[in-house]
Amino acid sequence: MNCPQDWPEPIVRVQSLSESGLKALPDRYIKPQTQRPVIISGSQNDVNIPLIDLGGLFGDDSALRATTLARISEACREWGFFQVVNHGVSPELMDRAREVWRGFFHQPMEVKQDYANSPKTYEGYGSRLGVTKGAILDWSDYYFLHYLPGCLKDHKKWPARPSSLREVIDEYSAELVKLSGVLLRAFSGNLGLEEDYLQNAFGGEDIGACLRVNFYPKCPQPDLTLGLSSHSDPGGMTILLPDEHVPGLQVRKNGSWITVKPVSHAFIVNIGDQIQVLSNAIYKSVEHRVIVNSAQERLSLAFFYNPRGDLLLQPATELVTQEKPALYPAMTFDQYRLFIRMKGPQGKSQVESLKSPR
Ligand SMILES: O=C(O)CCC(=O)C(=O)O
Repeated sequence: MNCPQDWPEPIVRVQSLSESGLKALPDRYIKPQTQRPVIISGSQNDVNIPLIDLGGLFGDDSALRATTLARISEACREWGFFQVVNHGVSPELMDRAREVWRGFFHQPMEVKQDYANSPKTYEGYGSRLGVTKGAILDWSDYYFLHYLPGCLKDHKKWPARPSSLREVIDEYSAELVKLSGVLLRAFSGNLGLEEDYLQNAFGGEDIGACLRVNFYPKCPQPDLTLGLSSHSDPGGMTILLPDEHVPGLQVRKNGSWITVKPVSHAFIVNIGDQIQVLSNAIYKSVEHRVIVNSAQERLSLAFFYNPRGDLLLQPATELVTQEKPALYPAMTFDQYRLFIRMKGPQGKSQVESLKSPR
C-alpha cells in the first residue's frame, strides 16, 4: 500500500479562509456533534498534566536523580503526557524557533505555496492529514520536515525565508535530539530495561526525527470544529513546544478532555504508539486534540522522535511474560504510519486494532 501522489480535492488554506473574514464555518470543517469541543467550567479547569523539573537528571545528586526518575515513571504510567522545565534547551532558542515559524506563516501566500506538500511524503506546507475524499477537515495549516535520518534531510525542502529559519531549526532540532536521548534513557531504566534499550530499538544513532509546525488561524465558530482531531502520535515520543500565550491542546484523561495550561518555556512530552508497543502497553500513548478560538491564532512545534522506518518493532522480550504475552505483532514504523497518512487522525483506533486477540 502506498500513499497517493496527490490530494483527493483542491487544497484550501485555512489561513486564507480565516483572513477572508468569513463569519460562518464552511461545512467541510463542521465536526459531528459528538466530536465538538465542550468547554468545561469549574474545578476541572484547574487540573493540569504533571510538571517535572528535569534538573535532577543533569547533576550528580543521586537522591534527586532518583526522585526525578520516579516522577517521570509515575507521569508515564498515569498520564502518558507531562511538561518539563530545566530541560537543558535555552529559552531564547525556544523563542527564536517559534518566531521564525510565525514569520513563515505570515508571509504572502504565493511564497508559502512554493512549498505545497503532497500525501506522498507530507513534506512541506500542508492543510490536511489523510486522503479520504469528502473527509471533514481540521481548522489548521502546517509545515512538515525531516531532520533525521541524514539521508532524508533536505534543506531545499525547508523554507528559505525567514532567512534564519534553516539555521535556527538545525540548532533547535540538535538540542531536541539530545533531550530525547535523555528522556529515552530515563524511560528505559524506569521500565527495568538497559538504559540504551529504547534508543537501540529506535535504530541507535540512526533514528527518525521530524518536525510538524502547526498553525491554527482564528476561527469564526470554534465550538463547531477542532484545530486537530483526536489522535495518538504514531511515532516514539513527541516533544511539543506549545504556544505560550494561547492554550488549545487537550488531553484525554478518564474519558474527559483536560486543557493543558502551558508553563513558561516548558516542553510538553508525550508517549507515542511505538513506545506503547515496545513497552507492551506498560506505557500508553494518549489521545489528544486541539481546540481553536476566535480571538487569537495559535502556533505549536511538534518534534517527533521516531524509530527508523525500516526496523521491525515489537514488545521487548523482557516485558513479555506468561501472564502478559506480547500484545502487538512485529511491524516497521513505515508500515505503521501509512494508516494516519491515509486516514488522518482517528483517535487510538490503529494501535488498539493491532492488539493480538487473547
Ligand atoms: O498543537 C498542539 O498543541 C498539538 C499538536 C499535535 O498534537 C501534533 O502535532 O500531533
